[in-house]
Amino acid sequence: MQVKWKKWLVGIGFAAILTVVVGCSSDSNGDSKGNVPDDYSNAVDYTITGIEPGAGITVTTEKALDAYDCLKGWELEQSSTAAMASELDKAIENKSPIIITGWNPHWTFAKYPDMKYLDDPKGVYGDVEQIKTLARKGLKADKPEAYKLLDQFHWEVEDMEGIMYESKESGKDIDEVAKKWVEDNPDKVAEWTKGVSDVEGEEIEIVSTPWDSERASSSVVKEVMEQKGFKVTVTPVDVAVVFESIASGDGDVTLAAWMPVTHKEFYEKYKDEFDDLGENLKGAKIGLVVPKYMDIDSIEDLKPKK
Ligand code: PBE
Repeated sequence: MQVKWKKWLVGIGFAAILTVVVGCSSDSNGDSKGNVPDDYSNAVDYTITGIEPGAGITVTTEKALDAYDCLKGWELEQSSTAAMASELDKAIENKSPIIITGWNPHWTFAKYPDMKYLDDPKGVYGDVEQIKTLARKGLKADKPEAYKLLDQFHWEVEDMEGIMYESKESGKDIDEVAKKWVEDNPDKVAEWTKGVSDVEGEEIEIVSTPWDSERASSSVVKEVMEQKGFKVTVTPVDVAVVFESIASGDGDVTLAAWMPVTHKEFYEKYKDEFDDLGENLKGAKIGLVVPKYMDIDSIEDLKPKK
């Protein structure tokens, strides 16, 4: 058993060395559906289907375009998450190739379980991401009950993804699904509110991003805080504005900071100007994602534009 395991490790090591030496691959094995790895790059017109300009994953993908020789001449198409989702729907229906900027938690992976992340040997997209809670300086002193609750907020990928997917499937708004989630999860809620006294109409502004993942966390925390007597507003804005607003003290808190890679630039820029309350969710991920019917595994299987 142990010997087999070691052999396997040696194999992996060897494969890794090959990847490093070969870099962008140059083989061309097709499959019966006409999906030929060599043609994918041409078939997608050297274009990655992306989301909003200014998203962390957009900034990170621009770094990937610089970092990988295989991505020379490639473009990142930036529009919106909804537009990307509809391109993905179309591609999957036709079994045609598509490369998207993808992330977890996201309902895409529940709707389309046959998606995979491309390996990223240069580590541009990092490994595991966490979603962090950041508060403005002074919140702890001004509003200790709010701070305590926010500090104790922590949940799992499945919780967040469950709300996102249910909202997508049922057509109900995330707010409504989140309220129900709070009702159905008294044990988790009790952990977050442990030792937190009720308040009377204390105002809290949660600054957030417009993605479903962050709409889910903000809605859940809003509901829990309102049950404790807070008056909560959620303001969805661009990532850059989230950070600016917490740093300047305009907003009280965000539950939407993806680290250590996705929002690194913004985090670093303001890191002395907010309190980092640590992670509220572990196990997030970003990267380039393709349907499994595409016969490639790594960013380095893509070809530069000639
Ligand atoms: N996302 C979802 C965001 C954060 C949440 C990965 C699209 C981004 O800034 O890229």
